[in-house]
Amino acid sequence: MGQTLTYRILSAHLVDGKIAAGEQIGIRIDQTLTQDATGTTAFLLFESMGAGRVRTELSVSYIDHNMSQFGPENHNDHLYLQTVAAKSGLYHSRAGNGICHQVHLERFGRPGATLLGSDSHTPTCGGIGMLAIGAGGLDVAVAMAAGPFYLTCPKVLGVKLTGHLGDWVAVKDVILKLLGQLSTKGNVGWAVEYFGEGAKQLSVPQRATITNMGAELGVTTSIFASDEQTRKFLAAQKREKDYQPLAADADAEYERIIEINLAELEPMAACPSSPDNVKTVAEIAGVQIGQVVVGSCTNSSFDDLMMVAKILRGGRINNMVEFAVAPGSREVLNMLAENGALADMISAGARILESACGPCIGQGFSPAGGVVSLRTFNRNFAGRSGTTDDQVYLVSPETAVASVLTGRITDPRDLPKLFGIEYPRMELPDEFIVNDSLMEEPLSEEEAANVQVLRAPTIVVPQVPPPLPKALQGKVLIKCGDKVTTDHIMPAGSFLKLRSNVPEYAKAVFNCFNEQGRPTFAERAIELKQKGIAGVIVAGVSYGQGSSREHAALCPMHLGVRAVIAKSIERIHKANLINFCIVPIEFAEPADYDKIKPDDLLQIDNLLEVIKAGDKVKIVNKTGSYEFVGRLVLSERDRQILLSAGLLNYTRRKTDG
Ligand code: MIC
Ligand code: SF4
Repeated sequence: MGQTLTYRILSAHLVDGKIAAGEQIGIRIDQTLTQDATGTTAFLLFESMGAGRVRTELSVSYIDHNMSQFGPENHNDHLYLQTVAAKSGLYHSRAGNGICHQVHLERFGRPGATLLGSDSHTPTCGGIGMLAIGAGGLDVAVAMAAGPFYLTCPKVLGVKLTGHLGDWVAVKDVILKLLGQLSTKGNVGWAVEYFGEGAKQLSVPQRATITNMGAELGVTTSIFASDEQTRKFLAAQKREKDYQPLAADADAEYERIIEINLAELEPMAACPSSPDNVKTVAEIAGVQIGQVVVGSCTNSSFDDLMMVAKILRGGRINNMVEFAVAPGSREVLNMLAENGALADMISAGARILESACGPCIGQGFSPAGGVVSLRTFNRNFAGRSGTTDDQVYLVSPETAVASVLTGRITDPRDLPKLFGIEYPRMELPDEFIVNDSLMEEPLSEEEAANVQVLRAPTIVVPQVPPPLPKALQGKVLIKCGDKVTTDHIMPAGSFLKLRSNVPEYAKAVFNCFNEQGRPTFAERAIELKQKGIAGVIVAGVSYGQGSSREHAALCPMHLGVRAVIAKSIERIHKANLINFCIVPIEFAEPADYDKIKPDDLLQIDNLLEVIKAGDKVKIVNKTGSYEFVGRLVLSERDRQILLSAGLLNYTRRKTDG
């Protein structure tokens, strides 16, 4: 039996273990990316590992999240990241150069290579035939120092695309359809490979929209073959030398295959407030809207914005809707400016935002309470827009722009009838305008010797976790439900600027669940910590969905949390918990979740012993006077990391021999 593309690339990079679904493997990482919101911690940890210069083929540090610059924090971070990148031999993409995933696809992505990024949407580069994986910043720091990246070898799901997309139906509708089918939970341990006649017609940016939202499925990575479309894209980016054809073997064996006939698809929308709450646009058409935003790493490519501009040309947005456009990169913005498309958008009424994450991560453009906002983004978790009672729908650029013209959710297939607008056919340009004015190249070792790393007082080195106790006495600080995201655990929005200051940021842990008049999660945790009692988080299925932010582990650890007991935990978050020495435990019997209550006192007598060898742990609920069993699903390396008090200590010990 032949190999899938995923296994081919994994095999070519294997340094530890064997390629078989479910096995722990270590792989060599060719490229890394970090962004500023996760990057400052990653570099502080990289520096404390004493690693010196990066040892990958290339590593890029991007500034794209924290760019509002209210107060000095953001700029302090930028200066730190710029100088530490210069010192350590990285490329540095300055604020305004664009969203990391879009820029990486344009400037660095290479078929067949591995990419590890401290952002959950790193698999965007799967659109160019890379094996691209999201991880916590500490894992990326280790990879920058040439350490292998460890993961569970995924099962591979094949998605066979047949037929042609109809007019006004977009690739966003393909991935929304799949999200509706597979949901955001239960897909841990899978990778998705797209192939078939339908896949062959898609351009690299279109493929990247699909692989980008694999993050919402919760899969390890998503990938397309590298073929003529890939060559064309790389040639247009003046990087044809990076091209190599690459595909799965013709007789590759997939664990499961799903077939999607592109011709049968129709415009789709993810309704509030989960990316898997999917309906057809036709079903929700007519709902009044107040805001439309086009952008984010999912849909801000040149093609996406040309589609928007062409539809808008000569038209005018609806009076009751505000409309913003954030081009994904400076290259895209530059191209739109040169060919007049920017002027079309401006004259139709668009507000042009910087090339950055912006509204996607609650950095401005929060909608009014209860007002419906249509966004071409990838996440619509409640409150992520910065408005508590937001109503965010995720749609394609085509649906977004049709709706901005009418003021209601509108099926773009109605545009010819409503406004006489013909479907604009899109062609990948033969040449992109390469704009590297804000991209700094790595310095040589001699040049780097003169660089002084700037670390302002708002940048605080995070505390290293204390060792785990032999026996754990812990109190349930919170009992949350299913699908709790890392946005729930660690809010972004106005708190995002605190990313480089764990003691301050930790005050916001579970902020959305805090009740007025009651001590906050952080206050309760600190009080317990002072009494020498550990904090425990209890959760339902799919705990830690969404963002890769390791602060969702680092900040609870700072507050004294030592265990999470959940029905299931998502891949990146589980790795982050282990890296910061919080024990991830699964309920052996999901019914035990129902019995446990907030404030219950729990006791694990032989914690260290079980971590060493066992896979079941007896937990005594002292308040409820009963016992239940927890499962430890850990690799040998995970156990060693927990016993070493976290990944940083583990790595230091290994390097010290
Ligand atoms: C996100 O989309 O939630 C983010 C912000 O890009 C995160 C990273 C972060 O929290 O900094 C992600 O997706 O990993
Ligand atoms: Fe930025 Fe949004 Fe993409 Fe995250 S999902 S990288 S916040 S654009």
